[in-house]
Amino acid sequence: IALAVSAALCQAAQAAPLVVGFSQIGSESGWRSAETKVSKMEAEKRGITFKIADAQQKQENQIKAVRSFISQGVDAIFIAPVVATGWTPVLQEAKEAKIPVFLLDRMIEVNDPSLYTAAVASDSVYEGKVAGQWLAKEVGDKECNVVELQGTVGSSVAINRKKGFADGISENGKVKIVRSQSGDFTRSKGKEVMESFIKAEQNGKNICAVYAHNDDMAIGAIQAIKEAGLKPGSQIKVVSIDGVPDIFKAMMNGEANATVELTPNMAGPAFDALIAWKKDGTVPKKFIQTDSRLLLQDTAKQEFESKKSLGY
Ligand code: GZL
Repeated sequence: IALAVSAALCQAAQAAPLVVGFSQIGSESGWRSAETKVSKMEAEKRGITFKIADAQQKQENQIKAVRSFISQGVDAIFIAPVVATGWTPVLQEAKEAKIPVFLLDRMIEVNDPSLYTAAVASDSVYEGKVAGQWLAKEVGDKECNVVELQGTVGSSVAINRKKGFADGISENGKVKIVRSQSGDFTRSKGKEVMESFIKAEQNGKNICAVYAHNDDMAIGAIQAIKEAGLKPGSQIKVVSIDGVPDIFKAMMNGEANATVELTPNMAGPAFDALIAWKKDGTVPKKFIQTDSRLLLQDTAKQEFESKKSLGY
């Protein structure tokens, strides 16, 4: 009987679904909301029990969520880290609890790389570079003063997209960044900062383009440009990153020019990495999602339609 019971217990233990806790940044942008929606679909596909904690873009809330997942004894913890620093203490607690941590869509700075098992992200330097190269090509040999709406201060993605863009425009000495400030990846802040840029630059007459680290800030900037009586997409070119439906709507109205696509599906590869790690005890440290397509007005309509299938 004991044998039969232990076999049954072992069977049950194997069949028990994985439980994963996800410390999500928030719902600051259309892309972020799509990432959350897609991650739930990906968990469902794999029969994984998925618990999401929304941090409203505050790191202290993310740390609290990670601690709560540790005390619940989940099988793994996913984190989309709002900023790159300040993670070592709580990740050490996860390590001591033998709970693997997987990073989604942003990176962290830690001295001990064993504090996380794997990271699924995109090449955000390349995304910025693609945006910069497009603008440099677009303006040719004309002078162009560009204003930059940065993502969240201290996030790996904002640091990298700034670096990549500067690299991308450097090939053409005519494009100059005249103002650069964080719009925290949101529409409202993007609009507010763009309003201040317009006021500071001869009511926008001195601005040739705006580069926003994500589409949502670009959409806020478009509203500010229009309220200043200027034409976004023509008098002021608009280039950004993510590829959310609303930027394609703006393109169809001629109010935005270019976006660099980013997949919202970071959780699928992370779940697969977790399953592989559970099986083999080892897994590659980093999975780069390489899909940074440059998308322009000519394909805006079909991109708008197809985004539904991607989970928007
Ligand atoms: C990028 C991701 C960024 C998106 C923004 O990987 O971290 O965060 O580009 C979101 O829309 O706020």
